[in-house]
Amino acid sequence: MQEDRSVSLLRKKDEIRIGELEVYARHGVFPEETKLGQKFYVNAALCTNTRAAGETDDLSLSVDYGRVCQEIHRFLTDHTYRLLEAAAEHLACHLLVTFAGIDALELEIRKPAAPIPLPVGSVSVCITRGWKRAVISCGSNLGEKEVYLRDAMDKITHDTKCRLLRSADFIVTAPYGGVEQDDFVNGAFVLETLYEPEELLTFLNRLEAEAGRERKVHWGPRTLDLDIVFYEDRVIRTDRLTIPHPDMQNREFVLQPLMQIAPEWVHPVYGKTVAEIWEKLREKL
Ligand code: A4P
Ligand code: MG
Repeated sequence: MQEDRSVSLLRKKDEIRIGELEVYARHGVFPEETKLGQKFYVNAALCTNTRAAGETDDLSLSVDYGRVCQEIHRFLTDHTYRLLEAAAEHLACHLLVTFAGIDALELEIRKPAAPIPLPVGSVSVCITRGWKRAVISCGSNLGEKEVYLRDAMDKITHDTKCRLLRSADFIVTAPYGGVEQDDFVNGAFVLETLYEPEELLTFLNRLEAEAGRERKVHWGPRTLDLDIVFYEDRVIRTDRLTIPHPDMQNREFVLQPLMQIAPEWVHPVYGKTVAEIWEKLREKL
């Protein structure tokens, strides 16, 4: 668990930049490219907070750009991708997972001698990737309820694309929604993730399936329910996914745990904090 208790959507703005790192590697669609190899150039802007290192002059408090260059070089020479897009995607993920101090990065991989029969200077792919914050509400009302919730959080902790930041205490709640069923154990947590919202839903649905979740009755009993309440300040409405969770403002069992871990999080549709939404619900109860 990390010590930062504030929920801030402000991104750190300092950058460490790497320019024109030369790597001889074997990425390309054509067989000669993967056999003979060619030169690539990498540019990267690493978003981090340099304040502590700047104040103390201590390298251990910053992102060591020498190590980052070595990792880029090692990664691009150890792997072979057909597409620059794939090389950039996997390298970005590798750097974000390897260096805890990098919050986000912009990465450009350039191929100066791309096999194009025209006088072109170079081609490159440039992407921006970073850790995103999400709030998850969890619940169980079948079997070993707490064990299901803890197992799910363990799996999230061990997934390379997730970092669990804070979790609320579990609470026992009466069933909401009119279906006669056993009491729930509910909780919530804040995580940082490299998954896009739909990918995060797929990942959470997999954890539900691994907990033996069967979808029989809408709002009915379940071993494990993992709902995405917020994802950054995004508003999403697709067939599969609605974010923020459309009924969170009416649910004590969602808001009470959230009050412990993210009271200042601003609902991007209502423009109100969790604390304000909670206050409003309590007036109604
Ligand atoms: N889906 C859409 N948006 C989201 C999102 N933000 N997060 C879709 C997660 N899933 C989302 O959900 C149906 C579909 O919703 C998913 O396949 C996904 O594509 P489900 O969990 O399969 O079905 P459900 O649980 O029966 O319906 P729903 O509406 O998700 O119910 P909830 O909201 O999960 O509520 N009472 C207490 N005290 N504590 C509880 O935890 N939970 C429920 C279920 C009812 N009463 C409760 C509790
Ligand atoms: Mg659900």
